[in-house]
Formats: sequence, structure tokens, C-alpha cells
Amino acid sequence: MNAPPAAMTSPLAEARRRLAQATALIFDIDGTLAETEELHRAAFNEAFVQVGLDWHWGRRIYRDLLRVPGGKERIRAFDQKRRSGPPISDKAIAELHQVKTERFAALMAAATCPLRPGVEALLDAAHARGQKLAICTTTTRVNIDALLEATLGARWEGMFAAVVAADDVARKKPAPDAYIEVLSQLDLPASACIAFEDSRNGLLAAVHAGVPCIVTRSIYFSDDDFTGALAVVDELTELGA
Ligand code: XBP
Ligand code: MG
Repeated sequence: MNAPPAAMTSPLAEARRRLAQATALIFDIDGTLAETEELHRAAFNEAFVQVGLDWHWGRRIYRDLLRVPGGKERIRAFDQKRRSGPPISDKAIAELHQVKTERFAALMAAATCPLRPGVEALLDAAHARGQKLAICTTTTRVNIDALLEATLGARWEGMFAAVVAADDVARKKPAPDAYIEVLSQLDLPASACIAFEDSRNGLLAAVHAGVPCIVTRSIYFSDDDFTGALAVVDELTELGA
């Protein structure tokens, strides 16, 4: 029997087909490979205490702040909103964010933050199929190490042909810069790849770079508008490895 025309296939079936045919799979980190945002939030709060700021980000505030991609940008956005007193300087933000990054690594080493269901199976299946793997994230580079060392062990670096983090590009997601840099490092056209994201900003970054994107819903972004995604799933297990 012939395959049904594309219009008759479900988004999930189409995503599975495109996934199997892709030359490379490109993964976001936070929210996609693991639910890391609660550890980020805890690290920000510990950093505020450590530098003597009376700030505390609860879940509701953090949900709003997550619309601002990047930790340093998030600190600035919060400071600008509350504004009782002079704004904190770029230097102070950089120092505060450095403390936050150290706290995140310590929390990640101490806590269990597993990869999300289906992630490791998908990585292994893709590797077995000869597909290239890449990371495209707007988090700080050492945070990638912290998560992947803790979950995949030392083998993780050999698994990824390209790794692009926040400070490798001028503009963070939703700008396409990080995806364009990944494509350049992979030396592949966007159409040969599939991206995996959990947020609207991530989806827009992939789509603006021309990379078809599968969304896996995460705790903080589950209600985002994912128009333009190839498919939206709750867990990557729904794709089959
Ligand atoms: C996640 C982010 C990051 C993290 C915090 O983006 O926006 O800012 O929340 O990390 P993605 P930093 O899902 O694209 O990885 O404090 O290091 O920015
Ligand atoms: Mg994300």
C-alpha cells in the first residue's frame, strides 16, 4: 500500500518520519534535556543571599522572568522592574551571575537532576543510526558540563559534534544566532536537521534559522504558543527512539 499523502498524516507521524530521516538532531538544554529551571531558580536565590541582596524569586516571579532569555538579562530585567534605588551596574550583574553559576554547578553535583524520559534513548538511537548530535542553548557553557557530566558521564563530549552556548553568539534566543552557529559548525543546511525545544523563544530561534522543531512541553513553558512546531509532545518517549 502507498504511504498516505502528507496532509493525511498526523503531526506526530510526520515528526517521526522527519526525525528518522534527519542528518542531525539539535537539542536545547534547559527544559528539553532536563527540567533544570528549578535548580537555576535555587541557584539565583542562593546567589542573592551570598552577595547580600534581599531578593527572592518564587515560582510565579520566575515564570514571568523566564520570558527574558539569559540569567544576566533576567537579573537586569528584575532590577529594572523593582527600581528602588540606583540600577545595579553591568559589573555587579556579571559578578552576581558568576556566583549564581557556581551555585548552580554545586547544586547540580549534589542534587539528582535526571535527563527527561526518552532523552537518553533518543540520543543512543540517533547515534546508532549515524545521525549527528548537537547542543544549542542560551545557558552558560559550564552549565552544560554540569548537567551532562552528572547524567551521561565523561562520554558526553564525544557524543556531540557541535556545542553552542549563550556567550558564543551575539544574540540569545529567540534570535536565530545560536542555531545559525550550530549549522555552520555542523556544515549542514537547516533542512537536514531537527531541533528540540521546550519554549516559544527556543521554537522561534529554530524556526527563524529554518530548522524544523519538535517541542517537548516542560514545567515552566507548558502553556506557551507553539504554532510553527513540527509536533508538540509531553515527553520525547512519544516519538519512539
Ligand atoms: C535557558 C535560559 C538560561 C537559564 C539560566 O535557555 O534562558 O538563561 O535559565 O542559565 P535554554 P544562565 O532553554 O535555551 O537553554 O543563568 O546561565 O543564563
Ligand atoms: Mg529551554
